[in-house]
Amino acid sequence: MKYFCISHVKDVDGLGAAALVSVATGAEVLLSDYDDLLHNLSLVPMDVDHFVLCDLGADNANLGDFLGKMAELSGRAKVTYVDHHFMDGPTKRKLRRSGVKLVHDVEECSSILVFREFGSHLPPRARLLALLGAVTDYQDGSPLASKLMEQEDRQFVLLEASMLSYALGRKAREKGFAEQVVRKLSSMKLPHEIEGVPQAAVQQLDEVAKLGAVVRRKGLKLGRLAYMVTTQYSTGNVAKLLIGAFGVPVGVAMKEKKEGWYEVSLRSTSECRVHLGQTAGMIAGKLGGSGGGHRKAAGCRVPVDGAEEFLAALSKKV
Ligand SMILES: [Mn+2]
Repeated sequence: MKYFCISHVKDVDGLGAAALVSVATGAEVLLSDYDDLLHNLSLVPMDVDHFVLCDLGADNANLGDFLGKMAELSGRAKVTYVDHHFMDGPTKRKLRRSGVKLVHDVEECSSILVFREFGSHLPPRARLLALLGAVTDYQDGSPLASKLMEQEDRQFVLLEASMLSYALGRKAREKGFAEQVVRKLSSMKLPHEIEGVPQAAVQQLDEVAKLGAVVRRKGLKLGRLAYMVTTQYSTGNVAKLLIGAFGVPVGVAMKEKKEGWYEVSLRSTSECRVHLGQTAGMIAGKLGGSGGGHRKAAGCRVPVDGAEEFLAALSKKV
């Protein structure tokens, strides 16, 4: 059996899910972000028997094209799609009807879902690997993850997970770094045992500590949200710092990645009145952008021209 896996390049959950699929099946791994997902789906080799897609939400602007590609793939291989981002009923039905095995649960992170799906083929240490993504996606309190956590030393898991997440914030843009992390995790190395990870994590800690002051200076409050335009890689960190600095339920960090488009990261507290991924995705969609995500953590693309309208509409909802 030849396996091939595409998983999210940007965070610990995506890399952990990829490593677990690779350990369980021997899959070749290709890491992808949202904006190159359609292209990467066309790179799945013709002779693959089983294709596994992880941690990349379907709720993007090219939903029709995405569903078409998935249907095409499931016409020539077994397809398993593991994800935990919000997905509407019609999309789930279309995927299942085209033969895709959908492993979807918004309660658990992708790594934990992979662990559950491929668990019988995984060594005992894989449990710890699965928990890394649960911690950094804020889903270690979920039913299965919390059960698995009880079998580990919690502080050990938190430290390993945070170390890897911070190292990625520093080094993920370096070509090949994320791929190297997946390879090492697949060989059951822990984050602190991977070359360069502890040092990069400390450098990033230092940067985030300094970033707090920048956020207080440059951030702006708009009703129940605070926002800021940044050039930071880990826009999620900026969004979270905005919440603390301005005492609001929602933080919005915007980065101009492609000309004319903001890549937006959103974070919220339990005081937020809406599902952030659903709401931000809907508003972005109306402005010609796209997006989605989780209840308290989301991401979207918004045209720079529409940013003001986006923020105004969002501040009314949250
Ligand atoms: Mn995830």
